[in-house]
Amino acid sequence: MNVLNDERPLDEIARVDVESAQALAQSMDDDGVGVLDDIVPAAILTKLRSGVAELVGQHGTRYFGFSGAQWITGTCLAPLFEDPGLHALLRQLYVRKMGTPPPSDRIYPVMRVLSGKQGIRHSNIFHYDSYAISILLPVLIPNDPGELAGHLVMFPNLRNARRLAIVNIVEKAIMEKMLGRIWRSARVQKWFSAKVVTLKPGNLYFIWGLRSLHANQACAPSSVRCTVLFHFGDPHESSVFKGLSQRLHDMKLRHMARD
Ligand SMILES: O=C(O)CCC(=O)C(=O)O
Ligand SMILES: [Fe+2]
Repeated sequence: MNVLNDERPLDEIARVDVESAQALAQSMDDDGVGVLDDIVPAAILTKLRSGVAELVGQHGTRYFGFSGAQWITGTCLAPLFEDPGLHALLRQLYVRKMGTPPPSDRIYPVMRVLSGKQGIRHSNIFHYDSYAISILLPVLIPNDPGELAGHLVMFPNLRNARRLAIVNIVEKAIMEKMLGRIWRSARVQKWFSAKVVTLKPGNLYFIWGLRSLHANQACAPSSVRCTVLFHFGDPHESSVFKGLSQRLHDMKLRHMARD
């Protein structure tokens, strides 16, 4: 889907229009993913990539990430994060899918950088997001011929949005922990009609994150892959079980960060 404001300066992020909601929701229902093309221009991607290169210089070739509003504030992605059109669009998508207003209007931004052997450890980890809608912005995707790009692979809309937090947690535990490895198998991916989403930097990819089991594919340890995620609308935000599950998730990330 192309945005209309093509007259914008070359270094300006396109404004997102709430009117895209209907078409995006339809593609997310039918194909698993809805796309807004060329939202972040090349000039901004270049800036972001040089920031990422600096960070890789500091952190080394390993996996690292940032989450929460703090890392994005004041960066060249802030206009996207703060775009009222994007907020209205997310709200509208949430209401359409969940039938209620979102528990909050907060977007949870994440930046992930995969490189080195640890990058492989953080690939093919199939999961459901806690959020009804997830937007993926590819910033840097390896693209040398013959190189593994680390595209997104998903089982679209495998389940409905669960009502009870506890049911959600148990189901996640079964699908992600007990059956986690099964989803990596090419045969299983074929049986369950997994979809590989080819990621093009600058586009926004919308998925029903809570309903679609998904993971990034691996890329070579020598390459760097960077994505930004915007998560929106956690229906279980205020559940006590949720706090517990979040702590377990944080523990897992810390464990994975060990060499
Ligand atoms: O980086 C990606 O391609 C996907 C990451 C993801 O699914 C997540 O952070 O929830
Ligand atoms: Fe995810």
